Amino acid sequence: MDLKEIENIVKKKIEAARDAAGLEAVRIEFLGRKGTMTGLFSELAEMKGEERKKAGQELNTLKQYIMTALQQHVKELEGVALGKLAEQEKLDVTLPGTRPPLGHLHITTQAIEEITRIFAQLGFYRMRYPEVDWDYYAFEALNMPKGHPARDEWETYFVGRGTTRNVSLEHIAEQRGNYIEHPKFGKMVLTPHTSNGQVREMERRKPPIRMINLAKCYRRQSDVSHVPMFHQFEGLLIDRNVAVTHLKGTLEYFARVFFGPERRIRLRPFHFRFTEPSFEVDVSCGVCHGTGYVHNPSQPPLTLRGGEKCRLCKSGWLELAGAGMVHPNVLKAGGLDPKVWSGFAFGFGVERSYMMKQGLRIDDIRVLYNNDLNFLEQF
Ligand code: FA5
Repeated sequence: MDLKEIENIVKKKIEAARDAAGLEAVRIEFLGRKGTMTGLFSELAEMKGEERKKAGQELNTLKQYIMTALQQHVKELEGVALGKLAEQEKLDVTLPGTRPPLGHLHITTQAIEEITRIFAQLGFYRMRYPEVDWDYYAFEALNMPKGHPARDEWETYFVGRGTTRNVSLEHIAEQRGNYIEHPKFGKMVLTPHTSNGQVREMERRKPPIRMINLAKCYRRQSDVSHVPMFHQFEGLLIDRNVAVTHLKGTLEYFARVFFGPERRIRLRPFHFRFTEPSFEVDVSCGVCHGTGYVHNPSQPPLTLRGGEKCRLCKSGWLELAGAGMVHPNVLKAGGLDPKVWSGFAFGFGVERSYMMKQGLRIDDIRVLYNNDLNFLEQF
């Protein structure tokens, strides 16, 4: 075969090769041990003199050509592959990145921070007292002696000695009554209210006192307006000549800043063993705007006031707090002379206060602790 013709065939075959395997096949076909070129070289043995020399040179030139062409095409193929890779992995550093979800503080924590700020404006400093405390501070020092029926309202958890590992019903029954008890301070309780901070604060420092004790409370309760673990903030102000008007002014200031200027506050006479006189503090309901009824536009009004009874408050008002003037016996328990010192105290539920905030229409307190991100992410 004419060498020029072989060159053309090799050229076409190399160009047609799409990858390294294709090129290797061409190499074997022409340069391999049984390849075309090896066959041609073996024919040289039969030639002589000038003819052999010329044919040898021509064959070497063709062999060199094939080797160079193969190498060149390997490089070309590599270049194409790299180009493709670069295209696939192209990184545009100017594109905005994917932000990791940042999250935010739980709404109860947000409320705690806001409440702390509002009372700081009135000169109240924040304290934290134990959330597991002695009966003495939770009840006895607050004018509720052992066995007093008023204690029942606090539906208290007592701390037992049982091991937490064994949770069988028999074991729990066995442990019942096996409570941790201090000879002077009585049983250990999960604090059912933040009022345990009152006498503790009086023991800690002399008046004037203006503290907010903001902590977790525990009660055996669960329904649309009760959760077994909730937060309260306890205000305590002790000074000379403190009057109910100071209490009312303080509560109204808080209500206006926290709930909004159009919300109303109501003090209802009540009875607490540790304040005298005592009040319950209500705020007009944010779900039904203080009317007690929620109008359902798809139904005709059921009552003269229109709509259905508000599921949350049932009356237009929601009880948020207890309050009153500190009882002389409590001042005495805190080592203060009631003839010299007087004061007021109040205890609000943080979660209930948050639910009543302007613009919010949460009608079941338990959603705050269901840990449903669809709900929590809205705040
Ligand atoms: C008390 O706990 C008194 N210590 C308040 C007080 C303090 C009175 C100082 C006088 C002087 P009461 O049990 O009403 O009172 O609770 C106060 C508020 O805590 C309630 O109005 C409510 O807002 C909130 N609260 C009570 N129990 C729960 C509960 N289970 N879940 C959510 N919030 C609750």
